Amino acid sequence: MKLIVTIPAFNEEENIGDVIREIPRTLAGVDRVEVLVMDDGSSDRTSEVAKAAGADYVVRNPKNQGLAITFKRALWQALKHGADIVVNTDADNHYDQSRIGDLIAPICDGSADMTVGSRKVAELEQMPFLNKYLNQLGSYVMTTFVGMPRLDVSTGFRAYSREAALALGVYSLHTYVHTTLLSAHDLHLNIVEVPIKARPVARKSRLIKNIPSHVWKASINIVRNIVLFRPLRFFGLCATVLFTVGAAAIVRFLYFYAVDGGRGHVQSLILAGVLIILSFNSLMLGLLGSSIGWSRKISEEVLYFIKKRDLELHSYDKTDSD
Ligand SMILES: Nc1nc2c(ncn2[C@@H]2O[C@H](COP(=O)(O)OP(=O)(O)OP(=O)(O)O)[C@@H](O)[C@H]2O)c(=O)[nH]1
Ligand SMILES: [Mg+2]
Repeated sequence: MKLIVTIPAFNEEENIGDVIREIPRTLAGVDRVEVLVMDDGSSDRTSEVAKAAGADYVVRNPKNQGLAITFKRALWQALKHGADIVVNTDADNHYDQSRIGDLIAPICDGSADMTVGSRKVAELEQMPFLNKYLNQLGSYVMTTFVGMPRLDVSTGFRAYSREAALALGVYSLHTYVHTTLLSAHDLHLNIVEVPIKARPVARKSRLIKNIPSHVWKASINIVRNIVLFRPLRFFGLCATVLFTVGAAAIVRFLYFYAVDGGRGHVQSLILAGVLIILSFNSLMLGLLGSSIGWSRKISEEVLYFIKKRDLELHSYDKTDSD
């Protein structure tokens, strides 16, 4: 059994050495632990520091491509290097790497396909107040909408079985955390939560340039993910709201029609017509989205078999980087 710990990193020369040194190299039920750093076009000495700290593989993107693309590449790299389990952690020393054993235990005993190191976000020191509560709101909206259990949706400390790493879809470009969780839920993978405690991080976030832009990007990301995975529920809800308001406008018109012939209230009728047409359109969008979802699933299955076959046919070595 081989475990590969992947670390996407962007300008992390200060912390990456400590993160790598803290990763346990012997674990119960695991024959070999390796570390793979994906340096996403850092302008500092991240790659050099990672190599000096003992990373087995350091793969560098020629330019900064963002966390989601880099994470996707890291998963594929880990699979090519023969990982049976992939653990992903952050390069900022936020997570306690000594908990990797607890994180992979449910995968080793076959009770999980994916585990999520859940922090108590409300208790996190140094996370800006607004960020903390918006994070929880985002988690609540997303998990409720897709009907999955409440957990820390934005944690970067997670473990994946080989099959999960092969099957998962990474769709968004901003961050992979929401999309992979929804994809895992969509694939009916068994997701287990492992409670962890995270450390405060003093340096500025690499992901969050400022709160308004982060809120904007995260909100768009959550809405797009919900539409991607639950189109009928999303557009069905829009259709219901539009139809209800439209129906109320018709009732209002009928009331005034009965009382005084409806003079001066024809606007209600026009508004009702527009809203009911929009609600019908919304329902159609939901049905269309759900059909597209079925073809997405077929594409995912095809991709899964292509990747599996590719891994069976080729034996990759340490120097491979694509
Ligand atoms: N590959 C890549 N990694 C990035 C990028 N931005 C951030 N990261 C990495 O992603 C991880 C999370 O980024 P952070 O800056 O810690 O983000 P954060 O705001 O602290 O968010 P959390 O750690 O999830 O609470 C770290 O390992 C970063 O080095 C990027 O553009 N590309
Ligand atoms: Mg962090």
